[in-house]
Amino acid sequence: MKIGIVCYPTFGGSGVVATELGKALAKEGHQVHFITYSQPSRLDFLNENLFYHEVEFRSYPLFEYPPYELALASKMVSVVMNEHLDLLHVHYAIPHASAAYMAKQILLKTHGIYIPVVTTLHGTDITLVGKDASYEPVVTFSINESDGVTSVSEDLKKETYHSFKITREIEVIPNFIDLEKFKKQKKDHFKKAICPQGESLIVHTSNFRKVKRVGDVMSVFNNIHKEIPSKLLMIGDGPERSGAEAMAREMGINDAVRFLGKQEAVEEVLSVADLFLMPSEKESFGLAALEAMACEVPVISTNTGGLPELMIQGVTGFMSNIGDVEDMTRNSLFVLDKNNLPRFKASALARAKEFDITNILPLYEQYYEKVLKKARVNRSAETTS
Ligand code: GMT
Repeated sequence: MKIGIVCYPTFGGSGVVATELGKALAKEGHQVHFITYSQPSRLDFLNENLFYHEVEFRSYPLFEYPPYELALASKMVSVVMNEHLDLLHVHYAIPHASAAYMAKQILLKTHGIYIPVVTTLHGTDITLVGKDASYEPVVTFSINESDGVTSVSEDLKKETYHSFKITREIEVIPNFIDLEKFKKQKKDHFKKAICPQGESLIVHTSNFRKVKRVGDVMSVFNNIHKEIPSKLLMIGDGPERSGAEAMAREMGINDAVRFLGKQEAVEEVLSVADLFLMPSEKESFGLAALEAMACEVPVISTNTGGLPELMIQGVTGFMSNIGDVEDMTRNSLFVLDKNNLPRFKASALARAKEFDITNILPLYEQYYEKVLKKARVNRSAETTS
């Protein structure tokens, strides 16, 4: 198959999923064309089936906001035509699904080409941004006009039906992990440098937006630190970082907390971690938690969104209500107890293995086949009528 993948090329979860999916499809022999505004951060290896098409969008004195969506739609049109793509797969509905709709109409009306579009819903495109009145009509329309729609969890599917007037079937295909890349590595020197006295190491990774509740990470860690020798690594960057740094100073724990910023090799940091904290307000799946579990790190999270579909309560870690810092603290101390930690680590890995990319990739391939078949049937019905 020749597949065009559209995504945000940055550190966000949807871009990671899209890029890892594209890489895996290319390894299986499909031709994959990434269409994005910069090189996806995880597009890090050479493969004869992988291509990258940069969306150029020009600034102009009239444009306070350059119309990226138009440049993206135009690029999709040219890539579909030049590369004879079979299908476009867009990740994160805004603005990718509506740009794909526009490209689809141009291809059909101007060139007689029908390009099926699959839209994957990831999270805040539905739960936060998408349902805002300023976007809702376009999001609803472009989801309904997609030839196929997938969501990364049952919860997100439910939320989509609840918040939008959706007329088509949504297929749940959970996120996945490449266990070749995300596995516990021997990084003793790094652990020793961070935790010279054998302290417990707690890790949080995110894009430090409000929904991640990094303030709760600081509060839970502050409580843990009062009870046991421990260190916290904060990975990533975003609007809430300086507030979290200020909290660390005010709590008097800034010697125990390190803010590492954005990191390419998250798996190396996770390899030395004992516990992962994810106190998010919303989390449609929780890919960062799965990455931690694959590196044998138990997770303390909230019970929001799709997290209960990933986590097993009391087995891979624990889930608490949003904002229940005391419960998260109690659970963290229980997991970190040396009599408990080994079994939590083993269970986290066992659960992560169920989301191995080799189990999930065929679900996408089968779904593409289904969408292509349906599009072919619809087209032939249209031309004969
Ligand atoms: O919100 C983010 O952290 C980024 C966002 C994205 O779309 O880039 O992540 C969402 O998609 C991820 C991949 O499917 C999921 O693992 C995250 O749970 C989801 N984030 C939220 O729902 C807040």
